Amino acid sequence: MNDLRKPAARKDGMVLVLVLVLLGLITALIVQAQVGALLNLRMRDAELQAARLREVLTTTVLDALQRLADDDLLSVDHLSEPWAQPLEIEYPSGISVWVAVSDAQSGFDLNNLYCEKPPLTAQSPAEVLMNIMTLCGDYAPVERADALRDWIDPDSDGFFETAYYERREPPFQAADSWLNSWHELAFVQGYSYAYFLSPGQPSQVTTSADLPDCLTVIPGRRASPVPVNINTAPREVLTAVAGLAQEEWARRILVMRQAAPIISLEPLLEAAGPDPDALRPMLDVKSSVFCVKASAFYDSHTADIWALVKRNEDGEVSIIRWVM
Ligand SMILES: [Ca+2]
Ligand SMILES: [Ca+2]
Repeated sequence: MNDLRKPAARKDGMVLVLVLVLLGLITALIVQAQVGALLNLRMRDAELQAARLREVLTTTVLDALQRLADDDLLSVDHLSEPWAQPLEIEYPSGISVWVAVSDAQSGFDLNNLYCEKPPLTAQSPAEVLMNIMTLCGDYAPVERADALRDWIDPDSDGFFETAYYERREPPFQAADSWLNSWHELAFVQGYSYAYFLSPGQPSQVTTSADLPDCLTVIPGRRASPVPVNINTAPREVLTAVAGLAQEEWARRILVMRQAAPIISLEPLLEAAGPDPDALRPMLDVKSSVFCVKASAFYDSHTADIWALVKRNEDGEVSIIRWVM
């Protein structure tokens, strides 16, 4: 009898094991579903927060562009004007935003290295670039300036043209066109992220000038150089445009503009060493290209936006390029 009952007990045991296995599987599936739902919820929450931050950023940037358009003195641009004041805004939703508009023409535009109809200037665009590099601590700037000019100019006459880059692994071609952005410089011989952070040996650097503050990249073809704004340019840029011997002239400009914005170039050009006609094409008292940077924060979420914008003579502002 006992022998007959044994298979039934084994059967019950197997059923129990199967039930336990099934329960385990069901529990695992429920836990997996809950974790999945939680992850989905978090992802949706992150997407929702990112969308809210983007929306607030867009509104903030549009407000900043409106302040730029509302500039009541379009013939002169300086850093005491309302558009140039950085803003921090706390919204009732808990989102905080920081926004700043800067003058893209405070620096020397690298794309000036090739102009279709270059005017006679006190310093050629390549000399201005080399002067800036020297003032920032790079005492051997010739090769770098040559490499960038070859990269930008439309011809193939030079040491750093396509034939040079075709020897690289993998090979590539020189752009023979204006720079689209700072990032493109990574392809040009002699330029790197590290170079812009520290262009010279620390022991040799005798200036506080910073290359990214002295240079700018304004994409597009041009007949003549995009001028530097004398009201916003660092001293090193003004010196570089007029010539390395003109440091005192550049220093005087900084003192003058601290007292009041410079509304006309003429008296200053007369006071400079070089021929005023040769300085005029490189300088201006106003700007037409600006940068907008904004960041939005909420809890651990952040979002950033960068835009390059153009303002025409009527004050109309249009976006050249933006990155979010
Ligand atoms: Ca203005
Ligand atoms: Ca070329």
